[in-house]
Amino acid sequence: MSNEVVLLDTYVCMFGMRVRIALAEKGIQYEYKEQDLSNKSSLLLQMNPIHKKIPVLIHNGKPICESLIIVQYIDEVWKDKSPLMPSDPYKRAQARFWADFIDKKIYDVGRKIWATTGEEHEAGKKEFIECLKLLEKELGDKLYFSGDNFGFVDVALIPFYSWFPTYEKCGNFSIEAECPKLVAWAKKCLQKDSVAKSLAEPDKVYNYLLKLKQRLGIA
Ligand code: GS8
Repeated sequence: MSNEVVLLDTYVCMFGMRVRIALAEKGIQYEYKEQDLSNKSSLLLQMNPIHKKIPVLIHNGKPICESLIIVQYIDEVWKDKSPLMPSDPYKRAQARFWADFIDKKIYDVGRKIWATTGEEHEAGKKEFIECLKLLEKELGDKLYFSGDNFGFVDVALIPFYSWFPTYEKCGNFSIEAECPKLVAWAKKCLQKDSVAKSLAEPDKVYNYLLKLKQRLGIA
């Protein structure tokens, strides 16, 4: 089977970073196509007509959308190297639960930190830390979320680390002071090449956010 892989992505997007990490873990060669979300390409609209969002993986001409679905697809298709999902069905369900928690909570609550002011902003900060503490508790004393090996939940969460300085600047707080074990886990993940080369530089994330806020008309 030929393996033509194309990724439609935006450098600073945490969802896209997940896919870049998974592709790097598996050692897959691919063509990277940076997308301008303020002026969406016809290719993006054609490949993700429902949500019109990145990331989209195009494998041999066929699109796969939604980052967690893409990561699972990559893990299933390229299953011989660096498995990301646990083989035990219960552990797999747990991994999916936490990845879903990250999706439902961390992005939306984090957004409150940079997109709102006053009471909502303060509540967002509090809830954000509460969510990270829950994740820290789930991590416990393990090396990675699923144990000794870097896996699905790590891939789902680690891109947010490149946004931590931005959340901290916008919220005037220290995540490391609140969740030292989680930050230690993140630093360990960064020692992996697949992660180090896939995460956006925090300064670029912050500059992107300033432009996004301007575009959205948020002060
Ligand atoms: C979220 C993708 C997303 O929000 C996933 O892939 O996991 N649940 C999806 N992508 C954003 C860029 S990153 O913030 C996007 O494409 N936005 C374009 C838009 O909303 O118009």
